Amino acid sequence: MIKIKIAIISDIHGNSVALKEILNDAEKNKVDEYIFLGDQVNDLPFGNETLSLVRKYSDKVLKGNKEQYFIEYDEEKYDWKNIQFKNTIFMYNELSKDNLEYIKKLPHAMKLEYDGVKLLIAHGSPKSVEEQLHQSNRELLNKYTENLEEDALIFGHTHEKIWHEKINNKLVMNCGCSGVSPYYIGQAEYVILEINNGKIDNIDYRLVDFDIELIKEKIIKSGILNEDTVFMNLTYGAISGHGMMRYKFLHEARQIMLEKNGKLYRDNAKGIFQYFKLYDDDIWLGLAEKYKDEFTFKKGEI
Ligand SMILES: [Mn+2]
Repeated sequence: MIKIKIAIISDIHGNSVALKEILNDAEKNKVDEYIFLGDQVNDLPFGNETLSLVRKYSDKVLKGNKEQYFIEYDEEKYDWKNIQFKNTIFMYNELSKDNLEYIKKLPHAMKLEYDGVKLLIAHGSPKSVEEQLHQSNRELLNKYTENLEEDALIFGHTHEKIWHEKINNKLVMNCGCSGVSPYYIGQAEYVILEINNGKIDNIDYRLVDFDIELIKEKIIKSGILNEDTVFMNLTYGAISGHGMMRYKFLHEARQIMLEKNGKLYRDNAKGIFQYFKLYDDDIWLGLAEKYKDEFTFKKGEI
C-alpha cells in the first residue's frame, strides 16, 4: 500500500514569510512531495529568500506570468519611466543572477505521475501562463477537460479561494493564492493532496497564519519604498484586510487610463508585456492621494 502526501503551493508572489509557515505546516503533516505552481516571485521584494526555499524543497516547479515578466524584461529592458514600473525593475534587479537563470528554465506546465495517478499541472492554463481558468468559466474548463489524458488538472493564477470539482470525470482544482490572497488577513492557503493505493484519497485545504507585521518591517528595510510607495501599499493592503481597496484602486486606474488614452497597453510591448497594465504617473499618484487613508506606508515617513 502506497500513501503519498503532496503539498501544492501556488502564487507566493515573493511572500517568503508565508512560505516558511506553509513549509512548517507541511512538515508537521508529513508531506512527502512539494509542487509549486508559479508566481513564486514578484510583488513582495523577497524573491531570493523565496526561491532559495522553493529550490531546496522541490524540483517540480512551474513559472507563472510573474516570472515571465522578469525573463522578458531581461531581454527587452523596456525603458518605461513610470513610477509604477520602478517596482518591476527593483524586483528584477534584486534577483540574483543564479535565480534569474533558474526561473528561465522553468516550464509553464508539467505532467506528473504518482502511483499511477496522472496530474497535469499548470500556472494559468495548459496553454499559457496568462490564461485564467475561473470557476465560473464553464466553457473553458470543459474545453481543457473533455479530452484530458490525465486524471487531474491543477493550476492557480486567478487568486480565487481554493476550489475543486469533478468536470468530465476529471479532478479540476485551483490551488488558490498562498502569498497575497485578498480573502484572508495574515493567513496563507495551500493544498495537501493525498494519494492512497493509486487513487486521490483526500484533498485538504490548509490555512496557516503568518506575521504581517514582519512583512511590513521587511518591506521598509528592502528599500523599495524609496522607489514607489503606492504599489507596496496595494500589495500590503491585500494581505492586511484592505483587499477591496486594492481592487477598487486598480479598477479605477484602468477606467481612467482608458478614458484618457483609449487603451491600456504600451504600443512597443511584446510577449507577456502586452498584458502589462502600466498606469501614467498622474493616474497612479492621483489615486494614491484618494486612497491615502487606507495606505500603510506614507511618503516622507519611511
Ligand atoms: Mn499568476
